Amino acid sequence: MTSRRTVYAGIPVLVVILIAAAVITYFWQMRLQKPLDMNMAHHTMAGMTGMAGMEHMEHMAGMENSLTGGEVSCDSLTAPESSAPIRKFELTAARTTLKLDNGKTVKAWTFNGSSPGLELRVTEGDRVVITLHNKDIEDGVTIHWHGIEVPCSQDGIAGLTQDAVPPGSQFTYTFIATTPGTYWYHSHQMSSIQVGKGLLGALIVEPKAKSAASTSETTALYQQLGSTMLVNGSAKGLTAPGLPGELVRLRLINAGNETMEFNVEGASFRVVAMDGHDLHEPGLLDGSIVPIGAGQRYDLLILVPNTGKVIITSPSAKSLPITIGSGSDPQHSAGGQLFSFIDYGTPLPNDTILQTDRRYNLKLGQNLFVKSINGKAFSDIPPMTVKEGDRVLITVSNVGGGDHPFHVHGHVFRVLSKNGVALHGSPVYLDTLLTKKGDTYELYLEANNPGLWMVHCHNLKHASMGMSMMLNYEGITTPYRVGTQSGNLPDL
Ligand SMILES: [Cu+2]
Repeated sequence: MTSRRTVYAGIPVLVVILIAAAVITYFWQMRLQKPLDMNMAHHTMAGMTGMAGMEHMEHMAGMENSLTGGEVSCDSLTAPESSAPIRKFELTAARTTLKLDNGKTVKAWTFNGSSPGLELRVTEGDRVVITLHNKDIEDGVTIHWHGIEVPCSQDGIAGLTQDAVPPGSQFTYTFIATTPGTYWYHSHQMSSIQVGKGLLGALIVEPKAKSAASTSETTALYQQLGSTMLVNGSAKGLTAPGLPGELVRLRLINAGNETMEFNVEGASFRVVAMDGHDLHEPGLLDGSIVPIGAGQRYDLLILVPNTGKVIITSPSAKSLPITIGSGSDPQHSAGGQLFSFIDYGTPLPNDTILQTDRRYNLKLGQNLFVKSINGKAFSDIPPMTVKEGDRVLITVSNVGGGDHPFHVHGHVFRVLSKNGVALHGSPVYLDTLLTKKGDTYELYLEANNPGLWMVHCHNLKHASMGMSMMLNYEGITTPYRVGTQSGNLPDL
């Protein structure tokens, strides 16, 4: 009797101990997302987060750099002087009450009073000058130009390339829009919070020589505004013009956190670009489902049929169809095979086999309460370190915890293989790669943009839970600090 009573008495104690252990583990892991103060250029050793640790590492890095020839601040890496045409924009971040087209009123954070903010349209080669004003976002705001290979100082990362812009202040970004394509912009201060509240927009770089292939085009930006899914700010869907026989370029942007699958009903189509980069000789698709990871963009070229309209649907945004053209509804189809870029299009002639100098393996997964890279989270993850000119092979595996759209700042990488099978269609260049559980990809990256760059999951909730690290060039420093002390928390 006595021993049984002891066991019963022990159960609540055990439960309390387990709960306490879970709570302590949770807060122990979460501290990594909100370090007190750290310099992102110099956290070369895992596990060091305190001030003393940081000073030690800056000393170490300084010693290394004195051997390799000095330091360059990210701040000094700016767009080169040029006679390129200048395109100027002003974007004001502010708290706004939005009236949606479904009659609902939502509190949002907007650029120029809307979410998405103003669609920025520039031409390839333009010098783009954008002044960000923060009216009243208390935590501060930045703008990151997703997919654009900007100089380090213009990347818009709070605590890495600048301080978050406080209310009443401004910051001017300048970059050359070198590569035509579909891009987007969003705040990179407390990104999972601020993007979710609406601080984002589309950025389209039109080619200098207009393509004859499409005669009209439409941007469709999907976002999650609080609990409401929107396309171009609408809660009801999108209608776009399209004449029978016309080729329409549809620029699909997934600015939410979850993977979206799109079904084109009533027309055949081609995937002509991914993340702004044209595919070589893309084949005609009929009924293929197009999966677009968070942060990714797909440009579809759709032939409007003679008989009626084309409807593009997604199960994750059932009430937000895109309707192109007019006439009778297409026959509803469930869609067929998932689109795969492994063998889509054709290889480029004389495409060289790529040699690499450095290799990194990244396992995207989950470690108790954090979304992890190689089992570690954010400030604990050692950076990938490169020097200018390096050819880097990055092996990315998704070992669990959901879809992980893998995003690299400041660079475009080439996808070499998936699960051991080399790509044998068009070359594929991306800034964001959708990975699903069990998949392994080999990526090739040329270290051609010296700086300090974030590498993170573009499910921004995962990034805020730790799946965020650095790609650092040797000898580059930053005067900015991440942490609760400075208030710069890029991926919270
Ligand atoms: Cu993820």
